[in-house]
Amino acid sequence: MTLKIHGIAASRAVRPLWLLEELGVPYEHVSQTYLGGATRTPEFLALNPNGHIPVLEDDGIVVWESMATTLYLARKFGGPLAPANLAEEAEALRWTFWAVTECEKDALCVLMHRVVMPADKRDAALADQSEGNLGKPFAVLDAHLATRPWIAGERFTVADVNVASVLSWAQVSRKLMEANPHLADWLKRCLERPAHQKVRAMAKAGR
Ligand SMILES: N[C@@H](CCC(=O)N[C@@H](CS)C(=O)NCC(=O)O)C(=O)O
Repeated sequence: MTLKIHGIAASRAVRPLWLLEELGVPYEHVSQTYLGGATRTPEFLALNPNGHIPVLEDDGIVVWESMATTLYLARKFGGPLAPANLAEEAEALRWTFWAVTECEKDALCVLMHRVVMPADKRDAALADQSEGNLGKPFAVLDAHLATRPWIAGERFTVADVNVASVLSWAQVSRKLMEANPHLADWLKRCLERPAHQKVRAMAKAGR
C-alpha cells in the first residue's frame, strides 16, 4: 500500500484519518505517538523536520500540516467530498484557513483547561478568556450555517472535516454552543458521522 498516515488518532491526525474513512480509500495507519520524544528521532525528523504528526506519505510524496493532508486527499481522490468548482474550492480554503488562524489556538485552550489537563493544573481564567475570544468567529460561522446545512452548501465536504475537527475542541463549552445553535447542530451532525465515530474508536483504543 502506498498511502500512509503517521499519527495516532488522538491527535490532529484525526483530520486525514476521518477524511480517508469518509472516502473509503485504503491506507496504512502508522500509530505514531507524539509523546516521549517519539517525533524527535532522526527517522521521524527526516519525514517532518517540525517533529509533528500527522504526516502523509503517498507514493514518494510527503505532506505534513494536517490541513494540507486533507486538501491533498480531497484533490487526489475527489468525489463529492472534494470541491466541485473554483467557488467551492475558495469556500474550502477560506474556512480551513479561518479555522486554523481564528479558532484553533483558543479551541485547544478550552479543551485543555476544561477537560484534558488534570483538575489541579487547569486554569479556568484561561479557558474563559479563550471562550470569549471564540465568541466572534463562532457567530460568523453560525450565521453562515443558518442558511445552508454544510459549510460549502448542500453537501458534506472536506471543508466540514477541516473546520469541525478544530471546533470540536470547543464543543465542551455550553456557553458557545447555546449562543450558536446552527453551529452546534452542524458540529453534532459532523461528529456523529460513522467515519468520525470510527476514528474516535481508534483514538479510544490508543491507535
Ligand atoms: N500545524 C500542525 C500542528 C501539528 C501538531 O502540533 N501536532 C501535535 C500532535 S496534535 C504534535 O505532533 N505534537 C508533538 C510535538 O510538537 O512535539 C498541523 O496541523 O499538522
